[in-house]
Amino acid sequence: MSGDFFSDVPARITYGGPDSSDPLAYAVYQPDREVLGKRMEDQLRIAVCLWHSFNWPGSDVFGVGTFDRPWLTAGVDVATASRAKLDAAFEFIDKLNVPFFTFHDRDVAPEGRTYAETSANLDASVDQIERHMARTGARLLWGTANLFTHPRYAAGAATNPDPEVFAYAAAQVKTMLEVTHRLRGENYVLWGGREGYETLLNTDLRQEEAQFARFLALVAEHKHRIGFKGTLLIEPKPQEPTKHQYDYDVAAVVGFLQRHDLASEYRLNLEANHATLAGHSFHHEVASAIALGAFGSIDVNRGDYQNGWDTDQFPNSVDELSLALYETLAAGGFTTGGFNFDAKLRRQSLSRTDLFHAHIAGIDTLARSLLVAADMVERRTLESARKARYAPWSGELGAAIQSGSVTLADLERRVASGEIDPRPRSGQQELLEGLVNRRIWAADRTRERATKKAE
Ligand code: XUL
Ligand code: CO
Repeated sequence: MSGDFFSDVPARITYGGPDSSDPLAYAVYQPDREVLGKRMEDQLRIAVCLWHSFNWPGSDVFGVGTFDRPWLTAGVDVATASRAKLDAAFEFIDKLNVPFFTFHDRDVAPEGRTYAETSANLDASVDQIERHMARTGARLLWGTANLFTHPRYAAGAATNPDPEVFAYAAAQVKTMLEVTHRLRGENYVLWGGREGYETLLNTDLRQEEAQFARFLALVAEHKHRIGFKGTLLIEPKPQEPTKHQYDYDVAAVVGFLQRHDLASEYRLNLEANHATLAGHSFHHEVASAIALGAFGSIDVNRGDYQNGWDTDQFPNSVDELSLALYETLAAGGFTTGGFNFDAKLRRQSLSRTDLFHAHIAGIDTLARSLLVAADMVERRTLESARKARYAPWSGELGAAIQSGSVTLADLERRVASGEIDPRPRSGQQELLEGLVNRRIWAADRTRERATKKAE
């Protein structure tokens, strides 16, 4: 288990251009290309996740692993397995030429028989990660603790009826927050996959809400205690694995944070397939987080419209991602966040090179969507129409209502006198859909021409 794992792949994936027939080259992604005043790499801030790509064997609920991941084979000792896994992961990140990675504690170090053994496993892996980061220049977008795999967490971590489980989860998050700080991570993520219920028959909702709030307050307190300057992120998901999860969607999480005076401590990590599981479009979740001042980072993937579960497929729709990227860019883009590929191969994609094909196609989809979104921001495709739609609110009546200087009685008087007599106006949905499509079809062509002219 040594030497290059991806030996069929060149040392670096480079830009081949839209006409390239090489699947191991980018058709659109050019890290140094300037988009809205920033390098494309700095706009997209792409990360590879270590769980789906390196710590999952390709199993599903009906079948065992299908992938060629020698370090996951039964019988390999912990030290050899984690060394081989990290060597392969950093070879992948380096060859793919993306700046970031993300991981859970358990992705890089299994639980030992005791807490001390678990901590020693993690320490050894973190030392190796640090060396790989120094060697390759890869950076940590975020770290997180796995509070859902071990049987102790079956009834939740922070929301468990047993305070000893709460304490165990607290110990794990403390450690992983410190690891993230040590590796100069830019964010720390909390995904509450088992913070919810399987049945209301045995669940005290009020009690669990209070526990959850206490946990998140403790995490924020520890962040400040150790001087971690990154952003704390909560990742909403409505269900799966639990029947109902408290971090249901953007609106539910922001309401929770506000109820518990935690809104200034946390932002959100939005995942495309979690949005669709909640019955929303991804566009909706991104726009909502921005409107509520809680936007942080993105786990990019997609679901399957025929399946009702989290298929975590690699993104391939420019139409859908362009709109999410438009909202992000119009709001100023990422600060500490980025696009993390929380996406997994299909179980039949068993060649080592499939991992490259999947990421390259996904990254090109993002890059193309970025160009469309930047074009729409520059042309004010949606901005002018939105501005015009709300313009009356800047008039005398709108200002009076918003400032709180009129009462219902005042408004009724003005309506009764005939002074106010609203006339419905067109929402122009089809016009706007057509304008967006025109930008999707044209944006890259016009930008390619502009780049060529400038050369
Ligand atoms: C699960 C999920 C997680 C989080 C990190 O659906 O998205 O991988 O991103 O725990
Ligand atoms: Co995720």
